[in-house]
Amino acid sequence: MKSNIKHIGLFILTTIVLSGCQPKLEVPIHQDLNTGWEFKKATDTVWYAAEVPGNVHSDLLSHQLIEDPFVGANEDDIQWVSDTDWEYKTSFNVSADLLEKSNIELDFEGLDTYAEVYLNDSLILKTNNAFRSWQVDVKAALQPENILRIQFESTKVTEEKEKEKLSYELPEGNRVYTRKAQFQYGWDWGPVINTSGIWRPIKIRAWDTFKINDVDLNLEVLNDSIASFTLDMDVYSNTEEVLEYEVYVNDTLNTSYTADIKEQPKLEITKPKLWWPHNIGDPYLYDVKIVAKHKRTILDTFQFKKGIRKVELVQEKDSVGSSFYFRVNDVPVYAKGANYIPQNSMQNKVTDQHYKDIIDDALGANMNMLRVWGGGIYENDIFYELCDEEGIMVWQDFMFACAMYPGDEAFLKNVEEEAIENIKRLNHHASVVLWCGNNESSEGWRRWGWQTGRSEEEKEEIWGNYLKVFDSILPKAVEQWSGNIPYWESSPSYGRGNPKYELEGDAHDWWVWHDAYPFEHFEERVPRFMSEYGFQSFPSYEAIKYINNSDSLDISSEGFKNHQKHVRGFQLIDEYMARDFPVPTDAEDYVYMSQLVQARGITMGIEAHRRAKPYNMGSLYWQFNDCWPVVSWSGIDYLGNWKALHYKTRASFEDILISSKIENYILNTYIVNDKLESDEGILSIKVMNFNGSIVWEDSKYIEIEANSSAIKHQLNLGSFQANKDKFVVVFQFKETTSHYYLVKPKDLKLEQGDIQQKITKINGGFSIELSTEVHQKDVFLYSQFHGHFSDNFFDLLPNETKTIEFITDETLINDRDIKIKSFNNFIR
Ligand code: BMA
Repeated sequence: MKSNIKHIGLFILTTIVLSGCQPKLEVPIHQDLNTGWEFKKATDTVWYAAEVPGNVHSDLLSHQLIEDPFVGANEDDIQWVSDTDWEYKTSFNVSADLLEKSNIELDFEGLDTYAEVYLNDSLILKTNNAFRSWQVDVKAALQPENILRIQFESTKVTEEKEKEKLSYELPEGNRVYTRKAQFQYGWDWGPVINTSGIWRPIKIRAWDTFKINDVDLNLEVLNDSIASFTLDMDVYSNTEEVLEYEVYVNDTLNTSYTADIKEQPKLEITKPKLWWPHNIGDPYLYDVKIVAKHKRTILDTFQFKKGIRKVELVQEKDSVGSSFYFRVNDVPVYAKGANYIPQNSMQNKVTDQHYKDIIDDALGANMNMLRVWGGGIYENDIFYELCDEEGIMVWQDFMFACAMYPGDEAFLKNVEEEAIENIKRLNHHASVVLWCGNNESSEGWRRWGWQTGRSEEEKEEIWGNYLKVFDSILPKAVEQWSGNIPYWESSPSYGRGNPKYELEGDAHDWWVWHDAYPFEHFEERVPRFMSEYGFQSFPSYEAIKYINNSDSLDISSEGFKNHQKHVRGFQLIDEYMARDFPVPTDAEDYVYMSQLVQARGITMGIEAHRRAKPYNMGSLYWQFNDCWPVVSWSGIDYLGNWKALHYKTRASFEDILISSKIENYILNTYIVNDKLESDEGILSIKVMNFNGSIVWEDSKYIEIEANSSAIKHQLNLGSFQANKDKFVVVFQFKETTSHYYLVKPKDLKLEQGDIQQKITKINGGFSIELSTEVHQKDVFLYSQFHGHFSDNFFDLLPNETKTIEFITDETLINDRDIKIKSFNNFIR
């Protein structure tokens, strides 16, 4: 007992002493205003509970006031929602402490789009850009109890007014007048779901004399021994006192200075650890924290993660044109990835977990770059934070796509504000390596007939307005606010009619798909950097059932057809399938085959691009993901299921790739190495028939240069001509394997045979052991249960055992719940 009292006494004493040492806090107060919201049609009187951040479509859906727009043809029935005006309101109290602060601000991080905001019935704000945030001084208007009301006007009203001001029509429709996600007006993979509402959080911020708005570190010197930055502080301050700043790096005081210093403050990190794309090195991030103090009182703190890296977009003249590649920390990096679109037409449904999963998916397919495409949104912070952490480079478009935009003063000013704000927000992120003006607007102007029937004067004005935005406002904003990030005017730089297409800049190959050219075209026209090329397939069975709102795999109903947004989509899939594959009549088989067609085409492209390294230094296919369940170019469907493309991309994007191509009856085998280290070892080559007998084999010791592509083996096919439909060529170099077929899939004479499977329960799912006596091509495992197969759409070699994991939360699984298809089943 006695000793306890002693302990308590000691505790009190320590607490007094320690708290005496603690600095006082007088930091700004924040209060979230995301609860208690209700919404209604502007002309109605009945209010319903609303979710903030959110949007009206999602709120109506929660109350079953509309049907799920992602099912069947429901999309058609919900168009009235975007033609309607909506009203949101909440009531909230604030503390006396908060009210007493000298400065009080309401911060709206995102309103979609034309909104009037009333605080206690006074109009405090009008907005016209969903990509901007808005800060309003509410010191005078705020009371202990408040009502915040926001009216959203249908975008159509402003769009019609703006259109009237011009004597001509701008391509492509009225969406160009509204600064919001352009895909919401409908795209060739997306529904028309033009949302409105409070799509990002609302906060109150209150402070007395001082607040840090933003801090920027600008890299000045970088070498092995030092990274030196200037520190740009954007603060609100109305104090006469001289403040003191402390800068901590990884929780250790790095530097401190007083606000009255003449020169710009500097931060130096010795022996800096660099941020690298994940396949090249470690994407190291430092924790940086700035503390602003006056004597012993902390007035505000600002914290962020900083990756140290240098990035350049290298365009050096050469004998044919000029290079186009990203040099990170002085190393040329081959960009491997895809074009990313918003993950849901209703953005509030994208959770942090969705972001984590999708970045994991990128890593899972050995990607190191995503292009955030210009018809979507400047993504949420978490997207860039994850890309920073994982070493995924981001090609960031400004949000303009496939259209010509107005050029009046108000529009230009609005765009400039939007650009500055988003550049500043993203500038903290090491992952962002490029700002690009727009997607296919200059390509459209030059090649899509947009100039037809216009007077010279009109053309000059429209193009002049284009230049104002993409050749002046945006590059100047990037130059001023983004430190060292390069700017690129438009993707692609040259369209497919232009002779420079494959000689310089970035390119989009839409000869394949849109012009129905064969996939082999990817091998014939390899540009310097391929930023788009793609082919559609059907989504998973799970997504098809979602669309049908039943267990049916019907892909011909009117409801399902609404989930193909490309006019010739079904026809093109069919046409390409018939060229290289059997065309099944059964829906389940047809869906499987469509995914094989897509995977064959796109991996043919990836490998052609990579073999051409360093002439070509990037391959980003169209498109990474979906925003709803749909037949589209994506490799991952709306429900997160990997299509055959994503699984096969994983192999085609491996750091070491074995890739073969027949050139003049010779099978040339290239080894592409993206690593910065050279490699050496045995390359083995086996020509095998489909029963597993080796008819020819060879092996050779090879040396592979760092960051290179070169032919490492040549095989004269002369003696295999007679039976070329009965062989697969199996290559192996260390862990990497590759299978090459000498004829098109539909011409292969595969053998028939069963696949044996043994399923065992493991932690988090099931392990499936597979074996076969004959060579099985494109083995596909599927289940009615939601889950992820660690591998799929793979070849199974005779007398080889392969173990796959099925990661799922389901427990009720027996052997029949995992089904198998193989391409062999389709060869009769
Ligand atoms: C690309 C994209 C999108 C489009 C896709 C498929 O050019 O930029 O505009 O969805 O083609 O047509």
